Amino acid sequence: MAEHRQHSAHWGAFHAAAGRDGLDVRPDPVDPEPSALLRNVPASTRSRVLRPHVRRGFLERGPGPDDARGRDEHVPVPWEQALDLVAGELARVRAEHGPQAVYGGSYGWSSAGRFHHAQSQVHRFLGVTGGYTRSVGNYSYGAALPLLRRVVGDDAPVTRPTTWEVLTRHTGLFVCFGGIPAKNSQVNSGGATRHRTPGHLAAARRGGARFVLVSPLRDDLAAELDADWLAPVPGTDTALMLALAHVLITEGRHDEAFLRRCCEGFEAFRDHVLGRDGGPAKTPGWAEGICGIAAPVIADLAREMARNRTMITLSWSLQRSHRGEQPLWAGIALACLLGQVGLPGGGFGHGYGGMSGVGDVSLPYPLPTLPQGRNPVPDHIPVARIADLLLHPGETVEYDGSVLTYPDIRLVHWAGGNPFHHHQDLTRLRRAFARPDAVVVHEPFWTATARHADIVLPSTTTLERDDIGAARHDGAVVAMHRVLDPVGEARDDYRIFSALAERLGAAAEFTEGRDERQWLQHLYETWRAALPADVAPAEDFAGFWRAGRVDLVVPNAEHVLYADFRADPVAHPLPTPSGRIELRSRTIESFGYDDCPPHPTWLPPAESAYPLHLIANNPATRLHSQLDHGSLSAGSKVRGREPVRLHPDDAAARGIADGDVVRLHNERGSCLAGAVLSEALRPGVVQLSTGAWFDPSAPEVATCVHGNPNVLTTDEGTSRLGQGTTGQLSRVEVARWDGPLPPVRAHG
Ligand SMILES: Nc1nc2c(c(=O)[nH]1)N[C@H]1C(S)=C(S)[C@@H](COP(=O)(O)OP(=O)(O)OC[C@H]3O[C@@H](n4cnc5c(=O)[nH]c(N)nc54)[C@H](O)[C@@H]3O)O[C@H]1N2
Ligand SMILES: Nc1nc2c(c(=O)[nH]1)N[C@H]1C(S)=C(S)[C@@H](COP(=O)(O)OP(=O)(O)OC[C@H]3O[C@@H](n4cnc5c(=O)[nH]c(N)nc54)[C@H](O)[C@@H]3O)O[C@H]1N2
Ligand SMILES: [Mo]
Repeated sequence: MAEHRQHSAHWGAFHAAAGRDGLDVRPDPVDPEPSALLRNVPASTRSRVLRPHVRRGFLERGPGPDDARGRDEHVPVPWEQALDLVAGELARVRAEHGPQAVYGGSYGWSSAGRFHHAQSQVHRFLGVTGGYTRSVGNYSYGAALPLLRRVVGDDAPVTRPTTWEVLTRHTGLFVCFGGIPAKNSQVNSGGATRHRTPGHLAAARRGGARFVLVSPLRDDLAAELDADWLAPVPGTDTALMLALAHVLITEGRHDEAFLRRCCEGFEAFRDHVLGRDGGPAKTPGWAEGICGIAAPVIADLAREMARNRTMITLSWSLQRSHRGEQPLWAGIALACLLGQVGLPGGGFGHGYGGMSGVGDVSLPYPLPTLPQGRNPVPDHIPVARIADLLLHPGETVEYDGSVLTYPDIRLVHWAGGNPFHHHQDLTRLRRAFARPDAVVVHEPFWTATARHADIVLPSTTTLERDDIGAARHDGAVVAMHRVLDPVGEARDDYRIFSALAERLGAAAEFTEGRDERQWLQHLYETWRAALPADVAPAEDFAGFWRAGRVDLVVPNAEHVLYADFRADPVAHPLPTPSGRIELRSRTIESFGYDDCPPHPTWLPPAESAYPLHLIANNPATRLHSQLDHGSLSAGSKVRGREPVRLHPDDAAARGIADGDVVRLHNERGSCLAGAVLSEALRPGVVQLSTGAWFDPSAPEVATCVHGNPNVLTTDEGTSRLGQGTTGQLSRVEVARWDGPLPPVRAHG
């Protein structure tokens, strides 16, 4: 076996070597809690795109709308031909329709690595060659971004929440809406050399903190934390929070002084909660009828929150659903009523445990970063409106107080993302992908997105190249040493874009004359030189590369969100119109959105004919769709299908036994999955995580025969304010599937 080399992924640092039985992967000994996701890494060499491919219909008929995308076969072609085709199409589309006709939003996590980061590469390339329509926001907390901007001024509750060092010593009660699931803190965009979240939670528990989990799933908090479990009907947290507020206000347990000093619009919120604005009073009895939590339990929780130093944690999943701005805003309002915002261990945070590092110090200085250059095209969309963009050129969309017009997209260029994983209502997305003249995808693997492309350019994985790994909350820069030769004819995205830039006359601008090694050295050394002396690493590039890792100086571990603001809101105002936390926003009011009123409001979902609530959360056994064919992910499948968890009562009512193949369906589509019965769910709730590769190979049986929940989810924005994805929650029916069982071909 070759020597093990230092490497890094979104799910942690590791050492890897190529051996006769494939890749051998060992966690980096510095990691106190290495992620089980490392077990998927040896699959990196399988299900690969080995050569450039062109869709047969595109080869034969040339560019144009085509609903054969995703069904047509792909033909291998030489690199030179593939590159000529892509460069020719980019040039043609820009010349005939303008640069805004190229969509380069290209959302996705791609891989760790600061230089080969596919998103940075594709944006830099499309910028220097003429520009492109981009996307803004993300699928993670897309609705939160505009909402937080209006309510607290910026995204500090996500990027700089109170640190665990403070919480573990000061918080008496954690009330965790959406939980702090151990499965999610395995990953961090860019890398996670030390997984600390489980240790932080255990330390808080040892220190005497109590936990209340508010979630339809009991395993959203580790069992060792002995949490009280309140399981609301999915999507009803806002009603529960308003009732908690009702108890605090009517029993005089709210902090009038804090509300006066630090908040704007308490009166409007109070009048709404008390029913003085014409609506019903938001009593615990009112909420019980909506969220299914008994009124006395709600009242007791409110009192306990007021008695303790209470941290309200709000998961990102809360806002990834219909009117997802509301539970976030209501949670912030609840924290304001308690009056502990800015106190050590009190207040609220958004996304603790959503990734490794949330609640660890965010580095107050930059990381080595590939400059993305300038995009001369101003057109953009909120990222989750991709299908609308392609289907409705010339139409408008409202977003955060603005009105955007969808350009007429003729070419889609994607590198480092998998929209046929991440987007909702995949049947609609397939219609959308039929519309442009050309779809270009760079992918290491034969994902569903690659299968929907006209031109597929095979990229390397990180294992096949040198890079520098680093993440904002991680505190280390890791040398990612090349472990393998490129698989098949795969090339690095940088090399692919350099060759395309050459054909488009922008090679010098794109490459700046550097090869890979020169870029790595350049990024590292310019970064190091720009840092203040007290934090700059001593190692030069050669020293760093030899050492494999440099640990960074991480100052100010004891950070309390809004401590300065609380101490003196006049001297340290928030960047909101009032300078305070806005429980009523005049700005949002001025937009006149009935789907996002000017203060936190319970907005009931539309009625549904489908009885079960589907939770399509992020998967425990992989990162999104990545390495779905790896051994951890594959080992969780049931008869080759993605596992769907059901409560035994719901299963019994449908004649479903553990291990049965079942079919989920609703008005948008259907999928097969493998039943796992569990009492860890609220009855009436089923859970099918995201990430099983979309498999439409037997449409007579199901839209997807493998278990991708995004054939069932709705492609509607959270509201006109946030336009975030609503993929987390939908309504379905489930039945045992006794028909013929088509093979899963997704990884074939
Ligand atoms: N229903 C529902 N849907 C959801 C969610 C949900 O809660 N419910 N969650 C959403 C969230 S939060 C997110 S962030 C998204 C994630 O969606 P994505 O980020 O699109 O998902 P990934 O599977 O990580 O896709 C990354 C792709 O990049 C490829 N890749 C990796 N390295 C490289 C490289 O070096 N070069 C190139 N060219 N490609 C590379 C991988 O093979 C993979 O196909 O999904 C969203 N979708
Ligand atoms: N292993 C692994 N970890 C990951 C990822 C991954 O793909 N795999 N993805 C990463 C990414 S990109 C992101 S953005 C984060 C996402 O972080 P989150 O958004 O927090 O993650 P989810 O797992 O989607 O949702 C967390 C939990 O919220 C609960 N929940 C769902 N609906 C409701 C509701 O209406 N009310 C309440 N109270 N709870 C609800 C679900 O039970 C779910 O398990 O995770 C990151 N971590
Ligand atoms: Mo995400």
